[in-house]
Amino acid sequence: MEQTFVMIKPDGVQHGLVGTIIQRFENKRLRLVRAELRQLTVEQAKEHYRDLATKPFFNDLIAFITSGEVMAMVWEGPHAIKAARSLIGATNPLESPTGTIRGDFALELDSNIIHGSDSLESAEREIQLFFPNLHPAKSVS
Ligand code: DAT
Ligand code: MG
Repeated sequence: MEQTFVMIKPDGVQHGLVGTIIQRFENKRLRLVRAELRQLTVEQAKEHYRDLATKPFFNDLIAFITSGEVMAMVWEGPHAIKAARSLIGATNPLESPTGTIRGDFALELDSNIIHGSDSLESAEREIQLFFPNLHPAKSVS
């Protein structure tokens, strides 16, 4: 069993897509483990996207992701990371096929309505960042 971190971005929340997106994940038979509407701080956003810190679009990405509430979620199931990425589609909505969330509901690269962890390592790091009580870090004593 695997867990992945999924986040509906401010544009998805504002456009009323929370229910539709959750329905797609449930249809895929993934199980919702945690969900919380959050307003990210700039600090949290920078930590979440730290691998992209050197990209020219980084500041715009941080401004966008902190511009409104996000729906932060953990989903669980066999191959949950790959299954979620498959439901989400390609980074650029124009290159994301119809039937994927980005292909159906987004038009632009910088506002592609949803995030999903891209690897086991990212999933563990992101779940720990957003829901530290779900798998409390082991003490080192
Ligand atoms: P993904 O969200 O598909 O995992 P990513 O991790 O490469 O894609 O990038 C994170 C987000 O940053 C992406 O969802 C949208 C934004 N982004 C990526 N490439 C971009 C670009 N060239 N211009 C503007 N925003 C970009
Ligand atoms: Mg990514």
